[in-house]
Amino acid sequence: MKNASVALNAPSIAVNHADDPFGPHPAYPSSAHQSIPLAEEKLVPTHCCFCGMQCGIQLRVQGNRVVGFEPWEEFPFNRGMLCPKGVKRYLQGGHPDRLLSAYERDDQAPGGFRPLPVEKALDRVAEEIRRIQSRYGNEAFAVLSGASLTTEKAYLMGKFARVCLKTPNIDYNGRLCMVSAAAANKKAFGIDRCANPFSDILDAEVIWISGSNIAECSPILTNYIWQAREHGARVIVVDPRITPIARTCDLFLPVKPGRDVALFNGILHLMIASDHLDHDFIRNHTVGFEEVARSVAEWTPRRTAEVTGISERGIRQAAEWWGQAKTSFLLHARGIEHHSHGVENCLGAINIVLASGRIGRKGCGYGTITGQGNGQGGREHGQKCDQLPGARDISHPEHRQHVARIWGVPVDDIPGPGVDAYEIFRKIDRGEIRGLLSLCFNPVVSLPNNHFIQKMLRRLEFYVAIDFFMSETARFAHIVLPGSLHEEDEGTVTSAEGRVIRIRKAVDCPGEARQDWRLIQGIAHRLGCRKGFSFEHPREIFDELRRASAGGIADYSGITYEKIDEQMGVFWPCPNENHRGTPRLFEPGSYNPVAQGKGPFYFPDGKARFNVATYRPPAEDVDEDYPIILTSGRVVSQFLSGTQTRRIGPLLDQYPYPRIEIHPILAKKLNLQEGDWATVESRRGQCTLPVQIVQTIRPDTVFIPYHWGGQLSVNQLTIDAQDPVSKIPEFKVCAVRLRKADKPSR
Ligand SMILES: Nc1nc2c(c(=O)[nH]1)N[C@H]1C(S)=C(S)[C@@H](COP(=O)(O)OP(=O)(O)OC[C@H]3O[C@@H](n4cnc5c(=O)[nH]c(N)nc54)[C@H](O)[C@@H]3O)O[C@H]1N2
Ligand SMILES: Nc1nc2c(c(=O)[nH]1)N[C@H]1C(S)=C(S)[C@@H](COP(=O)(O)OP(=O)(O)OC[C@H]3O[C@@H](n4cnc5c(=O)[nH]c(N)nc54)[C@H](O)[C@@H]3O)O[C@H]1N2
Ligand code: SF4
Ligand SMILES: [Mo]
Repeated sequence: MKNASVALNAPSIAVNHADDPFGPHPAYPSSAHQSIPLAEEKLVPTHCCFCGMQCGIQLRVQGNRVVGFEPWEEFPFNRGMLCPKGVKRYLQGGHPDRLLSAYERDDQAPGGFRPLPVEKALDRVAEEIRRIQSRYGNEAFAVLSGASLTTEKAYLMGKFARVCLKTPNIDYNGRLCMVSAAAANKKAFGIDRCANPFSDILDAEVIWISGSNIAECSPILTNYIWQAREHGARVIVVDPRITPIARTCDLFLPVKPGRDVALFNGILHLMIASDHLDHDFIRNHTVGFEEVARSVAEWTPRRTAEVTGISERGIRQAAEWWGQAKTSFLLHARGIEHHSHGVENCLGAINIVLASGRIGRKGCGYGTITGQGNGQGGREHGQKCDQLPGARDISHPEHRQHVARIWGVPVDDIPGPGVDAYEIFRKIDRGEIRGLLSLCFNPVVSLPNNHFIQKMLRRLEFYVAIDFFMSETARFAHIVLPGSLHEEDEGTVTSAEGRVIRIRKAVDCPGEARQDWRLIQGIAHRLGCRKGFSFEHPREIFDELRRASAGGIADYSGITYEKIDEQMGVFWPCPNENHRGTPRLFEPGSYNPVAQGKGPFYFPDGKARFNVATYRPPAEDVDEDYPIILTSGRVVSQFLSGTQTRRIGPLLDQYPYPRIEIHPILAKKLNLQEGDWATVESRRGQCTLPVQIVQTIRPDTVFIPYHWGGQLSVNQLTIDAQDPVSKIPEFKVCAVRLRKADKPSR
């Protein structure tokens, strides 16, 4: 990373305003990024701002600029390794699109906005909240928050919505992400966290990976899997695409999208038939096995093969390896979770883990691979519509009492449960929600059937967005507030393993930009809420959060910033300052406030639950009119809705625009060749993109990455069907048709 600072100058940053209706940033002085101040350099150990792996990284800082990075080799998870996004992340700070002041919608101004001092913008936000709430009621103002935020901010957002706005309607973008796994984990184990540290992968004989493109989406985890393989582990991958990790696996099962429940049930059927069961474990530590065993009787290898599209031989081989293993680790991600039966899929996965008895021991693990940077911490402390801090239940009288005490409010003042992120938009449609504040969420790109989302944003009487770039969604706002980048604030996040770690401030916010929590407190103060919203530092928020979480399932009360530094992270639960944290859940004797010594799982009897996992086809299956399955996801160099990574030149160069992955057999049928353009059409919209012919996808399925907005957005096509329990949208299956098209003139 020599010369990294050179990259700060404009040429290596993608600054393409040619077709950008927002145009160049009016407040950005053109000479500001042309020279780097000569100042002594410092290194700030922190973590990557992108995915849930939360790799350790040291930022190189000159003056008030992040100019590059150095590996942080001591951090145990990644030992200095980084993926392409981690390597290039530092480039976003100096980007000329960075919001340096607040903006107000003004149709006459270039780009549709004019700059506004932040204090004035905050005044206007508070006025509009007051106006809307006094006219239509408190519930008419909603909040959307995000899991890329630090846990401190996520906690503050939940408190701000309930205590200051007194609205039940707050939800977050993790609703699009890990909620199916979270719901299944709570049903089966009583706790929602990866059960093991990833180091347990190294001791696993069999590694089962369902619906997770590990090498592109949690790249550093690949190294754990490869190391395990070097020790002789067998790797089984289940995916409709031969992803990079699948290319090095021992058994690949090309599942037809939307059919994973059937596969897990078929595997359990064979485990029972071959008596590959841990009877002692099932008897002593679980309930519900008999009913589940009955429910999988119908899932013979033949039926499983018919439904999943996987060969009977493959299914038998997988069942044999899984059944006979002494140690194992099962991992899954959005590939099985983004479904209208996402919870069922996860329960199916958990059933084969419980039947094997391989959990809660070294080398015996299970977990969902959390996606967002703080996908874990962001789903524990109250920004979910039905949740209070410490993973408490907002409907539970004792949980409410505890949190009301910490917040210093009468318990009846805390609203009840609100609705999920998508339902918030349906409520806008029905006129029940009139105003919206969003922080760290870009729903115009990331929610399904996004024409509807745009229509709803236009319908709002008032919308304020907080971001550091003018995202596709922020363009719909009446007021845009300039928030903070990751490197501009202190705080904690919780990695996919459940390890609470520290994000360190490297630079001050530029221009008028402010730390997100200060903006939120600025609004609270204007609404007359000073008490409880006068924190001076994230550490103070964390200390309150610790107390609020005490005694809850996600107990952070024993975690301090100092302990995180000393131990290179602390795994929750951590119930007191003498406790070192809990890297591996469900071990005999480990802290468990619910079972109190009766057993390892988080239920009063200490036992895990088997749950019948019922197969249902996707909400919209293929038919004559729409005969092809569309699935969507990610590529290694882009991140989520792309607001950040589409502004980092080298990452954009690596994958500049979305392409349609299509198998040669299907391409031939449709008379398509590499480089042709095709229109993909669903019942909700259409999208014309270049074709990429690959041998690595099922011939009945096409794949499009989702990191782009406007006409390049695959979410113009996706369906808003949701899982009835978790409310996750069915991003991974809808029905489409394809036809050859001319390259559009955009
Ligand atoms: N480069 C990069 N990394 C990221 C992100 C990013 O945007 N870019 N985002 C982060 C976030 S928030 C998340 S949630 C994670 C997501 O990480 P992943 O879940 O690994 O990524 P996806 O691409 O959404 O989907 C994973 C795989 O599911 C497969 N799939 C599709 N349908 C099915 C199905 O029905 N069954 C099965 N078994 N598989 C199916 C797809 O082919 C794909 O390979 O990545 C995190 N890391
Ligand atoms: N078709 C399809 N759609 C999908 C998916 C899919 O696989 N297929 N995956 C879904 C998944 S798993 C996810 S997680 C969602 C993600 O969807 P979103 O959450 O909407 O995507 P992000 O890009 O994280 O949007 C966050 C916004 O907040 C800003 N931001 C990031 N960090 C901060 C911060 O610290 N402070 C402030 N103020 N702003 C910040 C970013 O610039 C960005 O504009 O997308 C979902 N959408
Ligand atoms: S694996 Fe994730 S956390 Fe690590 S460098 Fe890549 S994007 Fe960042
Ligand atoms: Mo995600």
